[in-house]
Amino acid sequence: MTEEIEVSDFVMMSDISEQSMLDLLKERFGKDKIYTLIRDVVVSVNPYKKIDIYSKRDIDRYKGKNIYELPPHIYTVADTAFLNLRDQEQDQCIIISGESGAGKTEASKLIMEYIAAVSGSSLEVDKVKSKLLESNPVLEAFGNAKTTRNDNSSRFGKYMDLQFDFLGNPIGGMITTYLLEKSRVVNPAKDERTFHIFYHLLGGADKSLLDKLHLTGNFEDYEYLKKSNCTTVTDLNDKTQFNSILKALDCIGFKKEEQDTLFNCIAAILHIGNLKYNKDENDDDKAVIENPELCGIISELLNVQTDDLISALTYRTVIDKNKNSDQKNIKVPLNLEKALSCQDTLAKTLYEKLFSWLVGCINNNIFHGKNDGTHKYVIGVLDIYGFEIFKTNGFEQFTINYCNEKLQQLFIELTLKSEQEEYNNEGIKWENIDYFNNQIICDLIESKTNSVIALLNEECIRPGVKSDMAFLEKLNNNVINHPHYDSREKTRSSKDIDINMFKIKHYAGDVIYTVDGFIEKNMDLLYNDISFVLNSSSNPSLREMFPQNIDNISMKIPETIGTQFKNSMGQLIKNLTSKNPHYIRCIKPNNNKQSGVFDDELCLHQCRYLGLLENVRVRRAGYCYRKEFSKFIERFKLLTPQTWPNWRGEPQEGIKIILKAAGFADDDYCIGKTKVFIKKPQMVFHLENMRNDKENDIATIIRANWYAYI
Ligand code: AOV
Ligand code: MG
Repeated sequence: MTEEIEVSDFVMMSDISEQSMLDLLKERFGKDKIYTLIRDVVVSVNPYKKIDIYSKRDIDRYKGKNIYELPPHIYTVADTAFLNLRDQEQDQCIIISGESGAGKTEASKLIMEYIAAVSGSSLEVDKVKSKLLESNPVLEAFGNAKTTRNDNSSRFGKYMDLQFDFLGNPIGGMITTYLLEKSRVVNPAKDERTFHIFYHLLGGADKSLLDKLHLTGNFEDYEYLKKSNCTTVTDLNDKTQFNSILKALDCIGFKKEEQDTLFNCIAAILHIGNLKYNKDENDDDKAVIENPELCGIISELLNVQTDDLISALTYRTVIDKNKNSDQKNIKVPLNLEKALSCQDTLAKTLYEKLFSWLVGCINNNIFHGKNDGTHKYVIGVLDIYGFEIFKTNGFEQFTINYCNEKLQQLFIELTLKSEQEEYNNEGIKWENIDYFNNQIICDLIESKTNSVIALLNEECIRPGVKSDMAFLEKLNNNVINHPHYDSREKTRSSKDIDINMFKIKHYAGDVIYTVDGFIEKNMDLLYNDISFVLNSSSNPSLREMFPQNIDNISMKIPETIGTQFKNSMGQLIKNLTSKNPHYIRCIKPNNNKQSGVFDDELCLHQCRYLGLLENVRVRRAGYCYRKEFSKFIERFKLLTPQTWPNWRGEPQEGIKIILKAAGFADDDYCIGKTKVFIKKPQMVFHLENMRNDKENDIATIIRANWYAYI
């Protein structure tokens, strides 16, 4: 009851300032009230502890309620999206943003659980729901890892469509993933781990499975895991996790052979990491594998010929284009450095392809592709990797932060820019509210010319030896004057930016990137020999992961990772823009994963860059509801006898009659050039309730007449 007199929507604050916003957030956080609204946007602060607000009873409480009837909750967003989908018959999307560890993935799971709980139920529907929900632990095992910022950090971007039939029953889903941080497989940073699944398998599989995979069950026996000096995570039990993954795989519909493929590949990667190389006794430019018996195990797990595997790991086939002879293939030995890089490339690529194949298998089992007329609408849930700054930031952080930059741009477009533009276009009196538009940073990263991606590509595709430093030089030559770019070259005195680094002033903070590895990671070349050998596997799933495409044969330069990522971001934004958006803005209260600690400075920084205050200002001064004249009249004409069944006069007049009848005062609404705007959500609910009552009355009358008639 106290909730009623408490402010739970920033828009209702008496004083709109950064400080009052922070105070309110902190006060609520102190009372475990982690959700606060900005009208329909939910701001969530990670409590880093279990709060008892997600029970079945809570779900029932929120079901079908208007956003202002109960304390703010993530369920209100889920409920609004679901009701909009069912009643307004429109695709919805829920965009969850915030920095690494702010609570996005947890939020996305709560949303899915809520929707599963409130939507229809039948044997068939319940089966679909379980499959959709069970996809989460599987994807987390393969796509999440412990980082220094988050013990369960998503290392891939995820967008999931939940498909519904015309009654609002879930009938399927479709997952799209974005760029997995595969370098982690071979090179987890200090105090971090590689992907969870490696530890779950070693720590959770029974002896017979471990034996079959030739694994010891001891983390320390594996080079790739040993590197980072960190193998365990508090509160994460590998045995329990592994068992739930097995259950989840069964539930989703993974066949025995498919599960074998998953674990065989994971084991193969661990063994690949243990291969030891040396220089050939007689040839310094030739690498040899010191423990070839391990290749026997790896080839057994991958179902390929051992000799072929050893050859692919130590030789490279090149086409001899001798003028006088026909083209022929010759095998050139790899030197030690190249062989080591080939080893890691094999491990990384195998993991990446395995992950995509896994997502494909899940989709095969959950996607409702039947053209039987049942598939109507979708709710898309977006949970990406959050903005992150580490001690050393490489190509991976660059792509992750670029992705966040794009989402911020979308938020600005949808909530700040288009909103204000619409008022201006409609001729509604409006005092413009300033905000920082990060378009300028997006341009610095992705413009067709003179951007980080364009210049990186330029260096990657030019003939000759390419180098990370030459790329940096290109940046310095072309974007040095950009206000969001910085480098040693630009500010010679700058101590923190080393000679091989550049800085981007992102919307969420300054990040210094080290250019080492940018070229290699952007080009992402896989030695053809590796791809050939995996394509020769007698396991059809592996052949599917490594198809022999034309590019491999023609040696055409494939699209760079930067370009692919840029294109997939473009598609994602287009997809989100086509749906009715809902926002969850997650805030991380402290950098130590601690409960009960609210770091003022850190939270203020996030409120600032998320543009929350501007959001409050626009929402407060603005209108929560808008509809085109004709649509509005169509919906509410039944409220007055003058407008029912048809209004033939000027639409503006009809609207005024309807709103007057509904008890609206003149300043409760505004009529623009093509649309009518209503200020307060309460007034909209009032209008909808009146319409509902009227509809029921009409139904009763029709029924009564009908009974009289028969
Ligand atoms: P993220 O998805 O935003 O980070 P997570 O959702 O993984 O962050 O949250 C990080 C951790 O915070 C979780 O593992 C939980 O321990 C805790 N947490 C988050 N939300 C809640 C909640 N509502 N209640 C209780 N604990 C919570 V990243 O994927 O790193 O960007 O990339
Ligand atoms: Mg996450």
